[in-house]
Amino acid sequence: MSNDESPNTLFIDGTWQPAGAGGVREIRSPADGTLVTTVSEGDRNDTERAIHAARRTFDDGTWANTSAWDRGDLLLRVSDILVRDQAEFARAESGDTGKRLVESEQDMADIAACFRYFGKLAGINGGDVVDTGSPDSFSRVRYEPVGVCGMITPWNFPLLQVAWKVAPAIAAGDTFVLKPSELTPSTAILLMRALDEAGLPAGVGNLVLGSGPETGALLAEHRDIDLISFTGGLHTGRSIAASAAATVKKVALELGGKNPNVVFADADFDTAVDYALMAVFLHSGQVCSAGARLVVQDDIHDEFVDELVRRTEKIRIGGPYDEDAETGPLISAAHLEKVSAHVAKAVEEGAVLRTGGRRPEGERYANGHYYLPTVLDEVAQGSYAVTEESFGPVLTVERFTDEDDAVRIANDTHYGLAGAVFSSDVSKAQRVAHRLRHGTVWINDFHPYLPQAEWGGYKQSGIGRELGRAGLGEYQEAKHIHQNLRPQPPRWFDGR
Ligand code: TXE
Repeated sequence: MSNDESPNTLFIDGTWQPAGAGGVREIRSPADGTLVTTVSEGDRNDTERAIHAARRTFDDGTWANTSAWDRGDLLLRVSDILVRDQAEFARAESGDTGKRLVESEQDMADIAACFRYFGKLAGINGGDVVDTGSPDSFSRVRYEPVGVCGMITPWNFPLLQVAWKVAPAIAAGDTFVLKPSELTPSTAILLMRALDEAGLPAGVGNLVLGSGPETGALLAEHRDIDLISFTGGLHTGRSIAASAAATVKKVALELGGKNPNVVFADADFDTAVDYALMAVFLHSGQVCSAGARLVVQDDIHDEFVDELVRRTEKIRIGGPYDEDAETGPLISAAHLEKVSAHVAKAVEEGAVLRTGGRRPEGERYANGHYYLPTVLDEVAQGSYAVTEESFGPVLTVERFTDEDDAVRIANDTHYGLAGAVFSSDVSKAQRVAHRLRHGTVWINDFHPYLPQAEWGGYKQSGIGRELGRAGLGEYQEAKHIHQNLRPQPPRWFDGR
């Protein structure tokens, strides 16, 4: 889209500005199609300018050499602003995504906590001393910023995904260019304002709104970007990794999952049903760690699925400000189309549609991208339905016989982001958790994460780990510095 009145929604080198070529995009509510906001969309020239600002600011060295404690204090101030302005942020997030306001409010609390965590982590460990085994040498590892980070984020948890990249990058002393999803730019704009208010120097943080193939792709291929950090779909992630290879830049990827929720017959029945519903239907399944695959023990399969279907049909759907709603719309018409096609293909393959599989009826849903919570039973192991993400409110059910069978089925995916085990036998649950090839495993729980614990995918779910101590590690280089404390001519020259 293009328009003469391009709003000042790009933040480059400390200045709010319109897109150079005047591109604009209308953001419409996924819940009812109403206009939420209009923003500037940058092109390759705008992205070039943002990269240049970030590069120049990093190479100048002033920011990278500020005290890590000061950078940490800045993050703590951002956290305070997020708490102060929580209502405004949450409303903006719900406006773009259509997610329930209570969920956005919870996201904002998590985001403030993320900034607080990295604010406190900054400066705690500047490096390590390494034992060389000799009194005549001294060796140390110094943590240094990676440099200029390109950040590309998705639309499902727009600001949370941004926070997981921006906060550790600031803590580490990097500069960055952020490109949020073109569908959900509002809270990234608010965050840049908050960073500005908290005192982030010009050029350290730059925001370019725009489409993936134009602005995002340039970040991945540009030689002045040192690290590309991406959260999004597997196919886009592969193309980003391929582009990044040309300049051998560091790559951090979080590419979603097809996450198994393993329920043993000895699990507390009602608890397991409750969590199975929340695991997959929260935010209409548009969650990278959604428990989209129920892997349930044969003995309780029938009873469990019957109860699950009964409860699924009671789930209330609605818009962000509908206080009754338990889940909301999908992000876009294109995504709705993708989810419908996914279910149709699964049914074609032989899955038994137990409930859902269509849009809800009624006037209130007519202008939104709604899809009914769906349960597909008796899906074949290795089939399309259980290997490919629907990223919608779609639960597949597979059966297992014993512990080994459960592990084999749960690991039979090219993804490896997260999974869960429900059992009242704690030893068995721990054993299975050890054997699951997924980056996060919950026992008798689903979805909780902690900023202080690592988050990342095995297999094709990603490269690198966000959050935790390692989260900062993605944004730092660990330089080994070895010093000879008794320099003298090397012995192999002694023949002189
Ligand atoms: O994501 P994309 P889409 C999965 C989910 C979903 C699928 C596709 O299965 O159905 O991905 O969703 C930018 N170079 N997840 O198409 O394309 C884009 O502008 C550089 C899982 O919406 O991955 C946006 O900012 N960047 C996921 C970001 O990539 C490009 C969350 C994500 O968009 C680009 C979302 C390109 N060529 C979807 N093309 C998770 N891990 O949580 C697009 N982008």
